[in-house]
Amino acid sequence: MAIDWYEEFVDLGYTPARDELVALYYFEPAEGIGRDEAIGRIASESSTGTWTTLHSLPPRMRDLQATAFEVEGNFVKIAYPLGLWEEGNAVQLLSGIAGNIFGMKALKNLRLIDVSLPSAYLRGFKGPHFGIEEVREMMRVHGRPLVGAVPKPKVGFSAAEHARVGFETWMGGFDLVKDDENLTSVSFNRFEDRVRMLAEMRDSAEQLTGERKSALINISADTETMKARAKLLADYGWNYAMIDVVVAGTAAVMTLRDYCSDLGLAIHAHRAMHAAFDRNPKHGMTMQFLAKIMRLIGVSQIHTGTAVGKLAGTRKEAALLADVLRERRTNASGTMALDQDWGEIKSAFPVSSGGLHPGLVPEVLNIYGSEIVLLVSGGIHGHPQGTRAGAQATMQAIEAWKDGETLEEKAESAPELRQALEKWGRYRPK
Ligand code: CAP
Ligand code: MG
Repeated sequence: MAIDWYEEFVDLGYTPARDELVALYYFEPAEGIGRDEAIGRIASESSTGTWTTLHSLPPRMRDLQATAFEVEGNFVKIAYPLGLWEEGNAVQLLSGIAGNIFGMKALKNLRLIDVSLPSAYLRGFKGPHFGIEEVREMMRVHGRPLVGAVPKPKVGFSAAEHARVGFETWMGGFDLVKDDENLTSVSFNRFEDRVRMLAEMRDSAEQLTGERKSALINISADTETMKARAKLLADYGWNYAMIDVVVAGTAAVMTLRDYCSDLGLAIHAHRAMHAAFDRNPKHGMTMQFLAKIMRLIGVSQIHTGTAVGKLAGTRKEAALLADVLRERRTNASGTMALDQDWGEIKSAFPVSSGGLHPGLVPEVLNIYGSEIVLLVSGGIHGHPQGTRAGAQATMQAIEAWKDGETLEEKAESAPELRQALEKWGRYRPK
């Protein structure tokens, strides 16, 4: 009698039903393990299987088994019956398709690339309460990227100093002042103080400029504390809350999605720690998958990289991520993505950040277009004339791109941009 039954999870002639979830993995079998044994193990451990044949298996349970149904080189597609998954529970989905399987001895490497979510599964989720359109309405910004900056150094300012840097940022033309991912409520800059002082500065910047100004203030903590912080943000008239979504976790984001939308807050998702599982091209999960899950559970915007700034990530990846977040429908491209129809789920903004300065703005906008949130931080505070001039230079670079002018042409009538170009040129940080 056979000891294991992994190959019962492989059927290369199988066509998935319309309501099945399909996951795409890159896999490398460990030494001595055949192709079908390897893919059978992925399908088995992520659905109903165990390591050995069982004394008895009620026939109806066969209907919950996943099926590895298509292999191309080291890529495999696996279909999962809808009934395997709890409605509206992304935590459970991850425990299955992104769970134990990464640790199986039979696999040398395994990477979850994408998942295609059928409309029957999407029905359990609300997606973003504020999609791109709603965010634009709320910020009264149309036809150009939303633009923001983090005060730098990233941690160290008192709340009052932080708010003053924020004021300069807004006065230079930026829409958003963002907290850094590791700034929460520290002894020298308490959350409550920052929220209050920034609100005072926001009110005067709004009065002076006639523009809508906002902040992405980091509420990351345990879930109950995040709720209390979100409430305080709403009390001070803010329209956003920022969460470090990977470290806080899917469950917390799901809870905060409804809580924040009731308070009128859009969620800005910082992705700190994503590179621990998405950087190795052979193992872990892609940013593409994370972005999809985050749109599903309702963030309004999430970091997706710059391709030209200080952090790892390619042009191709940035463009792919923008599609995952913005499009209503995406089509399978080669072996690296699956079809997705988002139905009624709203779109979310990609956020391009990390090592940007005015000289790099056109390149980033060429990749993303203007439907993004652009964060330029060190690249404004390091301007020879300071933060406000740095923000002005960035806005000038955006205008140049929109008007089809080169930065040098624009700089003839834009001294702030000229000074930024003198310092950084087209420098790409390492
Ligand atoms: C950008 C940033 C962001 C990174 C995160 C930073 O600052 O605030 O955390 O962009 O990476 O501290 O690096 P600078 P990603 O503009 O001064 O570089 O957006 O890729 O998730
Ligand atoms: Mg940061």
